[in-house]
Amino acid sequence: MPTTTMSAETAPVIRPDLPEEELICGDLNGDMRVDVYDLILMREAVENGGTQRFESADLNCGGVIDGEDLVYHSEFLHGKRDSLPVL
Ligand SMILES: [Ca+2]
Repeated sequence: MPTTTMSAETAPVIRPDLPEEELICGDLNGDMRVDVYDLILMREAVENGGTQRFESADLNCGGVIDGEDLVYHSEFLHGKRDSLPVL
């Protein structure tokens, strides 16, 4: 049975595409969960006008992070909404 050996010449190194950082809507601290800690960061984002995880914080996809997103986040945590984002 012939054996195949791979050398540096026959085995091209293919750089895998780096996986995009997984974003969870409402997960502002990046721990893959949506909880009260994210709500705290959401409040800070609204007050300070921004966050590092804009896509996760813009819950209604309105292009801004404002009080509406904060309300949606709170409603989600309190079970008044089944899912995020709010479209
Ligand atoms: Ca989180």
